[in-house]
Amino acid sequence: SYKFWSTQPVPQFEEEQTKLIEEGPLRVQDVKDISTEPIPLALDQFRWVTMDLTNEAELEEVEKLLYGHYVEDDEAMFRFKYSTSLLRWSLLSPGWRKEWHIGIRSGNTLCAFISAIPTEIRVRDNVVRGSEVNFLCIHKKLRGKRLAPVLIKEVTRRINLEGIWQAIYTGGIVLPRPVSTCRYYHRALNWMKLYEVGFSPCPPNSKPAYQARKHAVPDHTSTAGLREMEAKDLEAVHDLLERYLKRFDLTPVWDRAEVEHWLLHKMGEAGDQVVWSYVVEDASGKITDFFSFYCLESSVIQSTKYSSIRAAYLFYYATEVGLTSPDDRSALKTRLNALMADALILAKRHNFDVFNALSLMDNPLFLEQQKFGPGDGQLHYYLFNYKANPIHGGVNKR
Ligand code: YNC
Ligand code: MG
Repeated sequence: SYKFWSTQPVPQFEEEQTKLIEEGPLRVQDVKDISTEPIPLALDQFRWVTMDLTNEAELEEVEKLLYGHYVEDDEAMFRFKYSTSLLRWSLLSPGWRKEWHIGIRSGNTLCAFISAIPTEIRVRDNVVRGSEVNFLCIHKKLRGKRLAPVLIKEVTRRINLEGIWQAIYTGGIVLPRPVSTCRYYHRALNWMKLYEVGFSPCPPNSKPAYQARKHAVPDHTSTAGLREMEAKDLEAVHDLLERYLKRFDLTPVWDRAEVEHWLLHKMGEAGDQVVWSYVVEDASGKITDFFSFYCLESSVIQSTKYSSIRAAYLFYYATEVGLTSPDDRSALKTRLNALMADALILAKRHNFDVFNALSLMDNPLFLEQQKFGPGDGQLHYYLFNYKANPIHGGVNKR
């Protein structure tokens, strides 16, 4: 019944999934066979535009479209609110291409958007030069008109023209066919506010004051040698992360510029801070651990007292403890719990209301102990034009 997705090079549900398959591309094509003409737009009030996100006014148009029309929870209580700083970070990453920031205008109004950035993806032992597709959004008044497949085909065409044939993307809905599925977990930092906006229910037989106390965090971090990441740490963090990610079957492969872009907050940079990264430096000056989180607010759709929730999303982390004794789960569990307890304290200090994490990487080792609770939506991971066996991954969503 997937009228569009059944025509695309993705594994279909009815296909065999019990035995191990050989992993790799589903379809092989040549750039010379890719059309240089945009996919036709059926209605002639619409036209394709390439958005210049280095232009503040155009960036704000994308911000506004997403602000009104992007992803909501099932009960339509909250909607992701991507700031211009967060969009700049997400879409102007190393190697970004203007042609992959695609809009549809009706008259002068931006009414749909889709984007991609280049990225290398490692699937088990294979490294694929691919793309990451995100921010597919159609104005609420234009829903159900089969415009999404047109946007997807157009971004595919523009990616293919660069000789790139694979993509990774995530979504809350089930499509043919997830390579991995995660759950969101939430750790309240400002429980009373989350309760008041309807995000955190009070468990039966409990009281708000008890819940608020239960989720209080200490004022000070406890890991010796913990400090903000600086430019001088880039090489050590890159090396540590690269070794740590080998634990997982689906990961990005970052070069130095990408580590810098995704992890290092530049002091004095214009706009709001997007990413917070911390390292642990031991007595000998060695970087033994790091963790990071980014800020993504959600609007409270029927807001009264509060108009938004400030959420920190756990991003990448690594620790030598997982590497020196890879089979010692309990040592790793202890270390990750200490690091994440400190991450919560730092997020609270930076005024976050909630700390979110997915059930990926080694997160199951600390979620419960750090008082995260499961959310109701799942997050499915998809690979375009690549068949792979089911995966436990380490790719964080932005
Ligand atoms: C979705 N999220 O199944 P079938 S995530 C992919 N991802 O096709 P219409 C989706 N496909 O079932 P509407 C999708 N949602 O007939 C729907 N679809 O085969 C499929 N929401 O199109 C759907 N953003 O235009 C169906 O649907 C077909 O008007 C129906 O628009 C959908 O960014 C949407 O959740 C999601 O703005 C745009 O509801 C709209 O409902 C909306 O009639 C709120 O479309 C915001 C929202 C999605 C966030 C994301 C990742 C997108 C990945 C897209 C796939 C990329 C593939 C790789 C391409 C590069 C290849 C290379 C190389
Ligand atoms: Mg539509």
